[in-house]
Amino acid sequence: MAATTCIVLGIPVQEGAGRLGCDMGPSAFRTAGLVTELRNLGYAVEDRGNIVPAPQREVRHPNGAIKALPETVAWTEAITEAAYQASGDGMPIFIGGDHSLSAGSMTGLARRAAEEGRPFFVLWLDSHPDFHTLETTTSGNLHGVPMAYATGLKGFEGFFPSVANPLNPQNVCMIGIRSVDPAERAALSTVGVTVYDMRAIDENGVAPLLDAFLKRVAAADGILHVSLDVDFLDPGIAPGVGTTVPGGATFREAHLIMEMLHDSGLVRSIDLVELNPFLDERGRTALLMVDLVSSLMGRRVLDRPTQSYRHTPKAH
Ligand code: 4U7
Ligand code: MN
Ligand code: MN
Ligand code: MN
Repeated sequence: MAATTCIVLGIPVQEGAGRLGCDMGPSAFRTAGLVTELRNLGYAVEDRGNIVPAPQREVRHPNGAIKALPETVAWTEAITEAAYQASGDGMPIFIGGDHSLSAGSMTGLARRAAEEGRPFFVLWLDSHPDFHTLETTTSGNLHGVPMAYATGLKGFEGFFPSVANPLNPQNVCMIGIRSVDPAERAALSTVGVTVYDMRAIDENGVAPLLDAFLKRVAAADGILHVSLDVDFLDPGIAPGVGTTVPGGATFREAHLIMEMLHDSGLVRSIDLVELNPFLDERGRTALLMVDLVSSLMGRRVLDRPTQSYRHTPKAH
C-alpha cells in the first residue's frame, strides 16, 4: 500500500494542562499498539521517540493566572522545529501530551505548507475551541490557547515565538464544541472560524458538516491537519482525560469522521492530545484513540465506493 511513512513523535508535555499525567500519554499510545497497528495497515513507521523542550528562559506575563509560561514556550519552540522537519519526511503523528503541543505542531506545519505554496487547513475535534489569548485565559492553563496562537491572534508577541505563517481562521473547522468561555465566543465570532457545536451534530449528523469542509479543502488544493483532543469523545467511552465534558461524540460519530477523512486523501498530519493515562480505566481510552487512528489510516470493514475529494490542480 501507501508509500507514506508515518513519523511518530512523542511529546510528553503536561505543563499546559490543569492536572498532571499527560506526560505518560506517549507511553500509553505505544503500549496500546499504535505503531503495530500502523504497520499492519501497510505503512512504514518511524518512531522518533520523545522530543525534549528547548532551553527555558525567564518570561513573565502581567496576567498572574498564567501557569508554566516558560515551560510552554520552551516546548513550543522544540515542537515547531520537530513538526517542520517531520512534515518534510512523511506524515507526522504527534502523540501527546496536552493540547498546548498544537501551538508548536500547527505553526511548524503551517511553515511547511507555506513553503509548498499551499493553503493550510485544520480540522479541530475538541469539546473546547482553545481560543484564549494570554490576556483572556482565567484558568491560566495554556492547553486552552493553541488555536488563538496559531491563528496569529494578538497578545502572544514577546512571550511566545513569533508566528511567521499564521493559520487563516477561515481555514479552521471545529467539530464537537460544547464548552466555550465568553472571551473565546467573542473572538471566534469575529474571525470566521467554522464552529459546529454538539447541537449542529445532533441536528445534521457529522457527515454533511465534515463533507462541506473537506470539499473546501480539496477545492483549494489545501493541506489538512487533524487535531484530536480526547475530550471530543463522550466521557462514557473516553474517561482518560482531565477535562471531560458530558454530551460528547459517540463511538460511531468519531469513527465516521475518521473514515471520511481517510477517504478524502487530504490528511497530512495528526495530533493525538490530552490522553491522561492516570485517569484512564485499564487503557480503554488509549485503545480507543488507537482504534480511531486505524480508521483514519484506512482500516475498513467492507469495500465500498467512496466519495472522492481529490482535486485535479489547475495548471498554474
Ligand atoms: B483543552 C478552559 F475554562 N476553556 O481555558 C480553560 F473551560 O485542550 C478549558 O481543550 C480549556 O482540553 C481546555 O481552562 C483545553 C476552561
Ligand atoms: Mn483541546
Ligand atoms: Mn478539550
Ligand atoms: Mn483537555
